[in-house]
Amino acid sequence: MLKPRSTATREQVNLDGIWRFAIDGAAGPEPWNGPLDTRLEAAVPASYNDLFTDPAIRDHVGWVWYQRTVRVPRGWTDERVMVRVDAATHEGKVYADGVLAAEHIGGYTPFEADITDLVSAGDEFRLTIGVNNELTNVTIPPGTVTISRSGRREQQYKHDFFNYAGLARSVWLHSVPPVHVTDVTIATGVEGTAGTVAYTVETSASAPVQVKVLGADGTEVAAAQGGNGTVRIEDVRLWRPGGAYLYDLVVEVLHDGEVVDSYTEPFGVRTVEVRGTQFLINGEPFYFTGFGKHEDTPVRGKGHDDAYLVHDTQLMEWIGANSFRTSHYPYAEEVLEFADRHGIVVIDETAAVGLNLAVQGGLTGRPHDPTWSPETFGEATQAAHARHLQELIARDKNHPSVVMWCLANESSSAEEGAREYFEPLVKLARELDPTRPITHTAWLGATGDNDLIADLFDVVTVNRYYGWYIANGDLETAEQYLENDLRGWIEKFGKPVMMGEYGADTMPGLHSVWDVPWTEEYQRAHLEMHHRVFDRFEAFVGEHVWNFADFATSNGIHRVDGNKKGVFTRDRRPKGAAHMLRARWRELNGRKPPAR
Ligand code: BDP
Repeated sequence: MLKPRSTATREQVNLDGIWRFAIDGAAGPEPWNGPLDTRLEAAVPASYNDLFTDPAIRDHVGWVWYQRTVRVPRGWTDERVMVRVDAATHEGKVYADGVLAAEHIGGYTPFEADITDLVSAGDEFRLTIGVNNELTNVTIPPGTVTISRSGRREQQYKHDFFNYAGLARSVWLHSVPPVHVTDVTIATGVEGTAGTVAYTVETSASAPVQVKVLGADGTEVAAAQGGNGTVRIEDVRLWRPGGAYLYDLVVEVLHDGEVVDSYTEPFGVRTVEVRGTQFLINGEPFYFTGFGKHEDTPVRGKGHDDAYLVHDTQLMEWIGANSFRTSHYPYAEEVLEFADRHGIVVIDETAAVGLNLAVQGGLTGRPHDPTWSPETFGEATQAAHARHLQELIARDKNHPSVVMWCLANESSSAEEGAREYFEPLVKLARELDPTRPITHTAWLGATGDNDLIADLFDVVTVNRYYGWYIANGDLETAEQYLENDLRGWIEKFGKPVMMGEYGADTMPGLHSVWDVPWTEEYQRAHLEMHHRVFDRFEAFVGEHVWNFADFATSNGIHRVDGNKKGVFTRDRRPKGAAHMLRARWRELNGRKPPAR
């Protein structure tokens, strides 16, 4: 889905700001049918949970309602009028003056409502957006709604981050001409000193199309006629990790020789390839250094925040991180655009986190329900997962920063049924995007010996917590476990292997001269132990520490005001380990250390 942009033929109005707000039940039976009867107002973009002091809002399970008045610009008489919701977590409904105009399931991908027939240029209308935060076994991510002893509806889920909800990203009113570009797909290659740009344009009705490629200074460097084709850029400037260069593809739709729609899609020319046990960007081996992140900040929850985006990127540059994974859901498009412009490498992950009932069994030793079954995660879950994957790739396919798709985090990949579940999804991902490698992160219970799906993917990504959940406080034992474990994956699959997560919860300010978990020294020693092991393997291609910053989770006896595995605190101050990482990663500078 194209991002709304203002161009010579398109306009947009940003609808961020303060909206009237109510949780379901507090604003009448049909809140969309009139002015919302409420004293509350909420900020957009922001998750609503931490904005208010009322626990009934923070822990609400079900629909909430946002409403505001919007005026359609008077010049839009001949345009199609669209509302674009960048994210309604996890389900959204858009009403224009009481008429349902669009609905969408999936909390981290955008959707649009065409409201042309419901509004008039120059006039105001009432825009109501309903958002539902419920997770079930047929949503991605999954969850279960239960009724507590006191009769309250409660949301259970298997993922380790707070179920923030609401309108966490921007909402737009935008115009498109009657005949317009609906999709653009760009795939780049390199031939000697030239770049090749294969493009496909889709339009709302059949019409002639022309394209041109502009360099960063606006100079035209290539052009072509037709809705698809390949253009060459001589003396191309490549997009490189740490050295971004972007071109613009300007797409024009013609009618009687006149341009009736124009859309600009930035792109970078670069190649990505897995060869043997190497991960190559532009033909050169790339070593990932960085983090699994979260969209998580105080007060805003998962609300996108440009200030944090800039600051987090500064901190990543400071520490020498060249990459991150969008654990555990697609991030705001602004984040990827920023990464495109700043040469940051991204592993783009779906919201499929928590497809694993073996975790609980593994930790408690008690029998668990099968993960892959019609009653738990079956065909309907798989269909939701496929739809979500499709939406993710449709949204993010043209970002040069995205070098790999991660189809799921820590699903139960060693359990019967995993292969049947993942095979069609892998096939779909490869059809939708033949240009990028794919991966899946393996949880602690899946090893090179028992995993059933790793061979379907290009890169083996493992998440490991030796020295934390296993051999806590005993780094010597942890080191042996880790080395054996990694060797198992490397020898079995002959693919590049990277660490998707490793880390230790750490309370800033807690210190010890011994290996005491939760201290700043322990975090550092724990990470250093991992680095010793990583550097022993030729096939090892990267290290993503868990996590960039401390983040909010649901309550639990193993969480102290959230997950504390951040290298930075939630307010982005470095813990001691940050300085060690900075020294190592700046020295590595995207290259693998020689195997020791
Ligand atoms: C991993 C999960 C991650 C958790 C982490 C942890 O992938 O979401 O936050 O464990 O326990 O299993 O800190």
